[in-house]
Amino acid sequence: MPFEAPSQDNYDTTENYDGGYKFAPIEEAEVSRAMIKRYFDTMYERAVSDVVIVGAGSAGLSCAYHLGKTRPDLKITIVEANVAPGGGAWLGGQLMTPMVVRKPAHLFLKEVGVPFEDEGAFVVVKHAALFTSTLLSRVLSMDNVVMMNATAVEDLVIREDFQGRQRVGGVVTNWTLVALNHDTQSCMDPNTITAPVVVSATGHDGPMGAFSAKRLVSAGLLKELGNMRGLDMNRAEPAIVNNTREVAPGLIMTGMELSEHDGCNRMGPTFGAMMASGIKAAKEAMRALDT
Ligand code: 48N
Repeated sequence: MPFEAPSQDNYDTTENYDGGYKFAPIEEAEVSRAMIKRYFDTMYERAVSDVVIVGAGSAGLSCAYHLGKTRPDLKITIVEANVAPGGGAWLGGQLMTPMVVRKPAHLFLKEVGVPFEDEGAFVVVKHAALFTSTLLSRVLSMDNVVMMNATAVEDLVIREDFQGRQRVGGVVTNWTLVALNHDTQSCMDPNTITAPVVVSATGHDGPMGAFSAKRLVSAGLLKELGNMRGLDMNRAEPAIVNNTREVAPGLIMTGMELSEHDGCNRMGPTFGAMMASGIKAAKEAMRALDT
């Protein structure tokens, strides 16, 4: 019998027929197929992307926002190792929840629609999760951006270009739980996503922090890591933003991963540089695609 949807539209109804609350009938397989089809259609379609962003922390998401908004024609694929994207931006510092953003980076908060308290030289978002959840929702609502979380980049696609240079041409992926268990099971081969530009925003700590910076060293594309320097807010934030760049042909680096690559200072619990660096990485990606 076809399901009679309740006439009223109010979401808070708990009585849509005389016996209480009734759901439309469903077969379990319909639920499975609804997920499987969409997920694997996306994997198939994004096997070749225009830009891959590795890491959905504050830098990676800021990059995805600016790139996705400025270039709705680009197929942008975010690969995030954690089940929960957001990286270190769910909290401020030492597990405290307010997030500090130094001006003028607060203008990005205005762009995205995150309310804050103005403290003069900086602003405070009442809960870091308010920033991250708002930015995430803006990014994931863009038609040209997809995110594959619980998926790890466990290597880079590195090819020789027509000038004989080593060029990054995509990422090698696996389910994160697989990537973290290569020493318990052998022969769990990966998958790939190829793209002319990769933006690496894998942060400086965490189970896979500074992934691409470390891989560039082991692949012989970087002599050695610069290693993150001590905390100095006034040096660290402009350095990270101004040093955001293409660190190897086809690979743009942004956010705190740069502190490990270049040897910049760390800034501690202030996030404006992550936003501005992500935006600059988006611009660098557009430049790289146009060259
Ligand atoms: O938040 P993070 O770690 O990195 P950023 O650069 O976006 O933001 C850094 C910021 O949170 C700070 O560290 C602040 C400013 N503190 C500074 C300081 O002095 O301590 O996000 C990186 C994301 C995470 O979500 C990781 O799970 C993910 O990248 N990730 C990966 N995803 C896929 N494949 C990988 N190999 C991988 N490695 C890390």
